[in-house]
Amino acid sequence: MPVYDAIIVGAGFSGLYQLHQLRDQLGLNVLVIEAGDDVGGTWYWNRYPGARCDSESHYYSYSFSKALQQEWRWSERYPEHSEIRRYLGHVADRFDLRRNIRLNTRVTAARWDDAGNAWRIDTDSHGSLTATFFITAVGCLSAANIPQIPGLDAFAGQWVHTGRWPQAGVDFTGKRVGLIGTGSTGIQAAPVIAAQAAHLTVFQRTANYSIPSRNRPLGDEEWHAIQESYDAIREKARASTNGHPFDVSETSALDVDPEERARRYERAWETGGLRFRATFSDLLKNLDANATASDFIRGKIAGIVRDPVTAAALTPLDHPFASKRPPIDTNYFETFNRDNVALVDLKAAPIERIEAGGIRTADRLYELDIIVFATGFDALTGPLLALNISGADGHGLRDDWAAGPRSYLGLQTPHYPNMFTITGPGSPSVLTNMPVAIEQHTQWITACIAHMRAQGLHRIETTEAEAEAWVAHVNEAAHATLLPLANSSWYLGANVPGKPRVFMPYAGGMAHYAGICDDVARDGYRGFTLSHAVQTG
Ligand code: N01
Repeated sequence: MPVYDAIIVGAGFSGLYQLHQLRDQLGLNVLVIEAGDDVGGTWYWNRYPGARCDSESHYYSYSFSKALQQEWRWSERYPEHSEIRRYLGHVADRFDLRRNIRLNTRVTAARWDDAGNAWRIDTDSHGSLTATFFITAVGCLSAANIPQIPGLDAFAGQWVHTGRWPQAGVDFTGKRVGLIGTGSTGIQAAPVIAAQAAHLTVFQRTANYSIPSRNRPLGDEEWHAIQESYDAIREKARASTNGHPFDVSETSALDVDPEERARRYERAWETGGLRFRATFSDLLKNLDANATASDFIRGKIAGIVRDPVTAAALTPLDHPFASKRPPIDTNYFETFNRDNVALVDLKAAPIERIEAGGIRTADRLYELDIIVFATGFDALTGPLLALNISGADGHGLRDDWAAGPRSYLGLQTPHYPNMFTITGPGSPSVLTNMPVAIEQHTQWITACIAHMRAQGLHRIETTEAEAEAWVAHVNEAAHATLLPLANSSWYLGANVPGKPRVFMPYAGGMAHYAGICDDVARDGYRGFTLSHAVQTG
């Protein structure tokens, strides 16, 4: 008999809530395994300067407990990393979750044992454990992508990756800092590092769009209004395409005259944040409509950045706005007007190597004391493949996903019975405000396990045919948008050399996806085979 009913990997938003549901609603014997020395998931690792969520704080939070949502007071429009860690720590304490979480423990392998109808999970510090259900709550952006630049070992200074930020912090005072990467992370970090360092050099490979976040403290009046309308806010988020509770315009960008369009963009720019994408109905669907937004932002960059050569290098030309995940910022473009900040355009002169003294590009050596890699993640598949998962009949996930991830609903992969993936590839995950996707997934998994227990069933698996049909649907949903047009996007795996180029998240919309999952459950878990024990034949 397996020791645990369920083992969950990861103690971030998804692992904590999945534990709460399985233990406190179903009465299961559950263990969470977590590599960090505290709960927090993404927010445990991402402590770089400027790290802040781009969903607004009051809805980047759990909705399952009204008491929790009323008692936790967010301090700013967008939560800073430390505030999110405090919140998740509070959740762990409030629901007494810590006693079922094993910290400082890393999963080294997970194997399905067909005869035992159980998962055997090897860890680096607590031996091998067994469980009936194996639930990965490892996050989508947790496997750091550290580029293989020759010479890094020879660097005489300090180097850090933003997604593995030292708990003690990094002191930039008086230092010459090189920052590689201008995704959401680099764009958040640059202004904060520049304010402390003697000098900051930003190494940019691809110029990016960014919208001002307009972060600000949440005043009492605004907070009380949020508290009073929380039910409606949550309802709206769940009914939306992307898990955000704001309206998406029903007007095409091409159906208004240029003056009216400019007025609306201007208003959205002043409001700030990801809702800029919602200014018109078709920014993510129609290239001509998108061009109006892309041009507007390019105009803003030209207006903010004083040096025309730097402004030109910062202007994104190779992909439509929001086809890569759009960053939001606080004074990013303004930072390039500082005397102690320089931009290096790697398209003009690529990095050749790292030397003891700094970074050498095709042009010259940039002397540095600290290198910050804001180079992103081996997204979605990386954290799952790192678990070394092997399934039934000699299947291994690394081989099965060699040409790209394959799953049914993003929840289960054929040949891996009783394994569920929370917000994995093939689910809306990173295209949404994550807590909405996480609550939907974990509640679906909980209901599924409850159903199995009520029926005396012990095994659930899906088929190759279901996975094939779902992967085709994920592909089709992506191609109904402009999202596949960004050549260097991590949505496509294009940021990691050698990774298959497959659009991984499900772009069909959060509410639509939840509806499909509900239908599947109502139809007796259509597409899954539920059985008493080992399948034969
Ligand atoms: O990573 P990224 P990120 N040499 O992959 C560059 C979430 N997030 O950590 O575009 C030189 O987006 C790379 O260049 P290119 C959010 O979902 C959220 O910034 O590949 N440069 C790019 O500029 C986000 O999208 C929040 O040409 C190299 C950068 O590094 C996701 O995390 C905050 C390179 C990587 O950008 C990932 O964001 C932060 C190389 N060898 C993150 N390799 C909020 O909630 C890569 N790059 C606000």
